[in-house]
Amino acid sequence: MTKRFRRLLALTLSPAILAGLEERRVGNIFQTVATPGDAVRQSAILVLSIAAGIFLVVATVAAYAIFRFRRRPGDDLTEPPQVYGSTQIEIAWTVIPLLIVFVLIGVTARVVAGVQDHPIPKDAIHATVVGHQWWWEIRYPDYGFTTANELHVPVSEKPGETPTVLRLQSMDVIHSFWVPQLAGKTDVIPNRENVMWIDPRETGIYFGNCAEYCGTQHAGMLLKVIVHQKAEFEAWVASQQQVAAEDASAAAGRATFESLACVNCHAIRDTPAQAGHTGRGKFGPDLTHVASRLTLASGVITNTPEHLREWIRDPQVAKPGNFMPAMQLTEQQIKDVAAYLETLK
Ligand code: HEC
Ligand SMILES: [Cu+2]
Repeated sequence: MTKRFRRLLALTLSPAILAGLEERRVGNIFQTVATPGDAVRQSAILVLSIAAGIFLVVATVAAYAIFRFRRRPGDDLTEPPQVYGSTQIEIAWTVIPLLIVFVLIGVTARVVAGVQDHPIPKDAIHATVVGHQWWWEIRYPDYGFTTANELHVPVSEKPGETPTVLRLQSMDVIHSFWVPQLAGKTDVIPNRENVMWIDPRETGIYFGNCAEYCGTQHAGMLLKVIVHQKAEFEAWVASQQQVAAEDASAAAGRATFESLACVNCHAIRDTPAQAGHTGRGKFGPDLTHVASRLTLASGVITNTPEHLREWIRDPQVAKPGNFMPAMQLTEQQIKDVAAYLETLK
C-alpha cells in the first residue's frame, strides 16, 4: 500500500481496521480527546442518527411499496388509478423536515457558540499558526521562538485547564487547520485572523491535515500536535528558547549554509542567518531547531540524516512542486550543510 493511500485511510477509517498498519493515533473524529472535539463529535452523532432514522423510514416505505405492488402474472397492464393532491400529506412533509432542520440549526449554533465563547483562562498558552503553501509556521509570541509543522502543547488534566489558543493566519491562499481528535476545522484565511483553542486531555501525538485545497502539495501539508505533560512542555519551551551549542565539527557546513541562498528563505536564530525585517529568512521554515523535529517538509518525510541530505540535494523528489528549489550543491556541500543542520537540536 502506498504511503499516501495509507494516510488517506488513516484519516477516514477507524483505528481498529488500521491497527496493524500504523502505530500512531489516527485522525478519527469519533475518538476525541479535547473539549471542542467532544462537542463536534456529539453533534456529528446527533446528525448521523437523524439522517439514519430518515433513511430507515424512506427505505422501509420504498421496500414495502416495491414488494407489495410489484407486477404479478395476470395483472392488467393499464395505468392504475392516479391520486392527486392531499393537503394533509403535503403539510406533513413540509412541516416535519422544517422542524428537523431547525433542530439541526439550533444544535449546531449552540456547539459553535459554546466553543467560540468558552472562557479562556489567563495562563493559557498562545500560539500563532501561519499556513504557507505547503507547511505550517508555528510561532510562540510569549516565548519568543518560531518552529514549524509540529505544535507542542501542554495536557489539560481537567477540561479547559491549560488550553492553547491558536491564532490562525495565512501567508498566501486559504488553508484549513484540522486535527480531528481535538477540534473541528477552522479555515485559515489571508488578511484575517481566526481564533480557536484546544485542551487535549491525553498526552500523545495527534495527526492533522490542511483541510482546504490549497494547491499541488495540499495533501503534503500535514501537521502534528504533540501533547506533553506540563513539566515536559516547559522543558521543551526552555530548550527551544536556547540556541543549539556551536559545534566545531559543523563549522564548514555552517559557513556553506550562510554563504548560500538558504538564508534568504530560512532563519537560524542568533546567527547571520537571522530573520530580517525585509522578510528575509521567513519564506521557509525556521531552522533554529530543525534537528529536534520528528519530520521534515510538513510530515512528508521522517527527520533522519539520510532524508535530510536527500531533501537538500533535491526537495522536489520527496515533495514535487514545493517551493524550495534544488540548490545544485556538490556532494561535499550537501554533506557539510546536513551535518550542520543535524547539530541544531
Ligand atoms: C526559495 C526559498 C528557499 C531556499 C533558497 C531554500 N529553501 Fe529550504 N525550504 C523552503 C521551503 C518553502 C520549505 C518548506 C517546504 C515544504 O514543506 O513544503 C523548505 C524546507 C526546508 C527544510 C525542511 C524544514 C522542515 O522543518 O520541514 C530544510 C531542512 C531546508 N529547507 C533546508 C534548506 C537548505 C540547506 C537550503 C540551502 C541549500 C535551503 N533550504 C534553501 C524554501 C527554501
Ligand atoms: Cu491545503
